[in-house]
Amino acid sequence: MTKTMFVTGATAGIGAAAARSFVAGGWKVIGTGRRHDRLQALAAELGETFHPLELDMRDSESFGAAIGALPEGFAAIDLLLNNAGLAPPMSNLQDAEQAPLDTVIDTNVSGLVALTRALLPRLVERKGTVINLSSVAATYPYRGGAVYAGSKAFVRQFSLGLRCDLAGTGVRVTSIEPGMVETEFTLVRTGGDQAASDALYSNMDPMTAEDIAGTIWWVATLPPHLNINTLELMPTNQSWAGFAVHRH
Ligand code: NDP
Ligand code: 8X3
Repeated sequence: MTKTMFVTGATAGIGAAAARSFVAGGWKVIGTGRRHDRLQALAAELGETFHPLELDMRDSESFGAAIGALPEGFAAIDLLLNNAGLAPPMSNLQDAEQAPLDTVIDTNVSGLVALTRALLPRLVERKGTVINLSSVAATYPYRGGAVYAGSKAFVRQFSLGLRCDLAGTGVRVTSIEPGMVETEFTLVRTGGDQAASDALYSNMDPMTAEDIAGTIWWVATLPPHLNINTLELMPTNQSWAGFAVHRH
């Protein structure tokens, strides 16, 4: 039977690459995001096994109706890929504005929880899989990234806790925790500064969205008795810088 993935944030980066690879692998894909034009372009590219769905992760009250209105052929969900997310501008908290932080928490944390809750009955019915995009930032803090890192640490621990809740249902849950992937992530984080994004990823061979899509495919297509709990991956040229010590 053809399987169906529900992927949030299919309009760019990792989500778009995952939508492409799952359609190529014979799955049906429901792809969400806020940008209408991007969703329509993806639908034109991928054909009838892709269903575009405009959804804002901050508007959890819309989730029930959106899911309830899915066409019959896309109603049974085998895989939820909680991918939509973003980081606020890099800033020490003492210098940060509150609104961008709220956007990140509403999207990366509250929206993810609400959507997962809304789709769980369908996932339980199909003994499906939940794959959540966390980050290396969940484990390794860096200056200016406290709220983003906190949101991704939530995603990681939420994933593990959800496994406990779903014990015995056959539903698998995985937290995927990448390091640097060249997507629109840094463009969004910097408010559209393409030069800053290019500089961050220059001469270090970052991971690509396709690298992560391939990892997601691997996790999702393992035999049903195998659950990858957490999976951390980095570009070879990214590692750690050690502790900062302030001397007075
Ligand atoms: P992109 O910026 O390329 O893509 C982000 C996606 O999230 C877009 O499709 C965007 O869609 C969607 N999104 C953002 N806000 C909302 C919202 N309010 N409602 C609906 N969709 C939303 O970034 P990536 O592909 O890199 O990021 C994907 C995930 O991977 C994120 O959770 C990110 O934190 C995580 N990650 C990324 C890493 C990296 O280095 N790139 C490393 C580790 C983790 P639209 O704007 O159309 O709504
Ligand atoms: C973002 C990963 O390494 O760019 O989630 O901070 S990194």
